[in-house]
Amino acid sequence: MGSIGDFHAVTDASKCLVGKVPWWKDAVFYQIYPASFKDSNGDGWGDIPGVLSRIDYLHELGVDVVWLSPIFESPQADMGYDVSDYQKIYAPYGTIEDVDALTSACHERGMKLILDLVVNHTSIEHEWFKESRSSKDNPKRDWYIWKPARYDGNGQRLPPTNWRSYFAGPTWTWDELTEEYYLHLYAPEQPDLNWDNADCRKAIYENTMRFWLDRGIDGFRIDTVNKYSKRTDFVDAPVSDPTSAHQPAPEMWCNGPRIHEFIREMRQEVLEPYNAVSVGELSNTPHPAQVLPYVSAAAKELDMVFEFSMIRLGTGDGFGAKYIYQPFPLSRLKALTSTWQTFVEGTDGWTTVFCENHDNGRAVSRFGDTSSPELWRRSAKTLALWQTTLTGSLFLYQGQEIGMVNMPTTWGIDEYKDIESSRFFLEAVKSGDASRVEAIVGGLQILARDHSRIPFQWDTSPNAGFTVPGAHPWMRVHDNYRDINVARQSGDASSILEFYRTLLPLRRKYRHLFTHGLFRLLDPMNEALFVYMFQSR
Ligand code: TEU
Repeated sequence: MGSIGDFHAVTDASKCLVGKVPWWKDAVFYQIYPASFKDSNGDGWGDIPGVLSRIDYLHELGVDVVWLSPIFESPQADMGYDVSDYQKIYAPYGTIEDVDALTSACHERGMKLILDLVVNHTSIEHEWFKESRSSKDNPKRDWYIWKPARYDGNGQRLPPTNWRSYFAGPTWTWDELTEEYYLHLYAPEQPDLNWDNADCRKAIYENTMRFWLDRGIDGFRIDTVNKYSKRTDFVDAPVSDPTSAHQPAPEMWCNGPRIHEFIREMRQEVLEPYNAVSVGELSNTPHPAQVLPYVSAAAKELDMVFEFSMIRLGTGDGFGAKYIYQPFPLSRLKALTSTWQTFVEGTDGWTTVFCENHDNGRAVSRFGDTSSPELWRRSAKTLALWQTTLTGSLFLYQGQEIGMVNMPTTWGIDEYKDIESSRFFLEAVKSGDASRVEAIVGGLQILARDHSRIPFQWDTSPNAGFTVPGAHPWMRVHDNYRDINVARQSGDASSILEFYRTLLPLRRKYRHLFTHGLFRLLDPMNEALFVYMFQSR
């Protein structure tokens, strides 16, 4: 691609002009999970100098934009998705100067850098929350969502609503000091900010966004972007899980009444003046009609979003049954691909292409067959072909390009470090139902977020080249690292890595058919073949 300007002409191999399009439509994005990519100082935790040392690897692969998962100061209750200071770097990742150096290194190569913007919630350790919880009349009290308790007929204290959080348990935590509950859609360590408060919104724009854009980064992947506006009546959700006191309630706090107003404001006030690219994470929003308003160019909200129907295949639901694995036929994968490929046709919206991220198991283990080296290789290449031909902006996740697989099923539950995995496991154990524990463990072995978070496999040296030999990586290195790694695949024409290196230039060359094409699914009910074609737009 090579174009750094706002727009560039999209031409196909036969010089057919597709039109002037924003640069990010043709860009290949690559997500780095910094704790697990490359450790430069032997503390077993990946860091920014480590990323910098591999920037040419990404450049040569054909990556245009690097997306770094959160690197900010954090107590790491949820791997940095709990930020305690948006302007400081979590020390094990390095320094702010390291981020500047990475930004420059990207720009020198014609690449861009985007950061993860986590502003639905902060950490409980953030100064804003410390102030907010200190007294009911603190000026920042209303920057978070505080509610009084309810009491049942026996005088027993109850949370304000019956909502279940993503990480099991209630969305409310009682705070002794001021005797009120605060809301957290995720862990108790992640209190939700109150976007209805205009001062709070201004502080977010200034403190978390302009600060980084002023330092030269190119945009944001925006975490949980559709949860800033909640319904304000705070009522119980209908009981859909009679076994639990806490009920899934996304209709209460997702895509709420002011959400489009907030996102438009964020764009006008911050993103647009900096010409920053935005890709929002849009969970619990599975209908095209709901998604389009977020990505319509005329609506001036987000450039792109991640819609999760396909990547959630196999999960029970987003809540209590998430890790009760649900097998699915190929026709379901095909139908979802078709829906989310075509939903922008005839509109001014745009779509994204991805099959992995840090919140899901490895695609080759979920959608492929890893029972033999040959089937593993063919599966990973099939996924590569599928992803690199689809319409929209392409997002790759670290390790996808070498076919990294899920952690072995022989590993015990102790190797699962993620807060979500631990809480679901604990919830099952507490239920006293052995079959539930077994089902959850089985589901985690396929779907857990941990699988994508183990150290990146660079070479055959001890610790897979992720960190120095003898160091203790924060997550266990996969047993298969001597077989699956970058060094082994580089230069091997039959490898998955070289297949990606071949496909990405082809995607560019035939961008009128792939990135900008019209996807047409053929033979939709065939459970053995996935056949599709593209037409030029
Ligand atoms: O995820 C938001 C989210 O709601 C999910 O889609 C996520 O996959 C999770 O597993 C829900 O069960 C984002 C981040 O990507 C995730 O890593 C964080 O844990 C979460 O926000 C909270 O910040």
